[in-house]
Amino acid sequence: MTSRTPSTPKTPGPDRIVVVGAALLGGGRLLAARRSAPADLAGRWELPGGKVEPGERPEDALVRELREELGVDAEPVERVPGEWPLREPYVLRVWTARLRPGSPEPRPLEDHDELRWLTPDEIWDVAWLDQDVPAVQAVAARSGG
Ligand code: 9L3
Ligand code: MG
Repeated sequence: MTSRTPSTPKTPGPDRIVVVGAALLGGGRLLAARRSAPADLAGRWELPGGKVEPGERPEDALVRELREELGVDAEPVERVPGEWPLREPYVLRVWTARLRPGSPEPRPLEDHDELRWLTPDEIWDVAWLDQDVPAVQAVAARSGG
């Protein structure tokens, strides 16, 4: 009898680390953040966010990252369907989000040196990270852009 090694499922597993990105929306505009670090990403624009910590819910990671990076009190609204590859082993998942009432305005506190609230017409005016482009397309398609 031939024994076979069980195949590894290609579904999300412990070897994939989720990075959450926020499509922070306000007044019909989308917040874009220009990275200042690391050097190979500096100057390019992204949906702000970062790595989900072990045992952390992705939505909680989103709120934490927005507080740390932008000084805001935000809430996730809904998941943007899809998942986009980043440098291995990371994958990007995106939620729309909004500021809670009374939240400070976003300001670049770490990893960013400039922020812009983009109108639908301006979404492609910034040099998004290549890896964020499909996610931004999905966000734009959802908001009717
Ligand atoms: N990344 C790409 N697009 C994004 C975010 C939030 C992150 N919208 C990439 C950049 C880093 C990695 O994911 O290589 C981890 O992100 P961070 O913790 O440095 O923000
Ligand atoms: Mg980050």
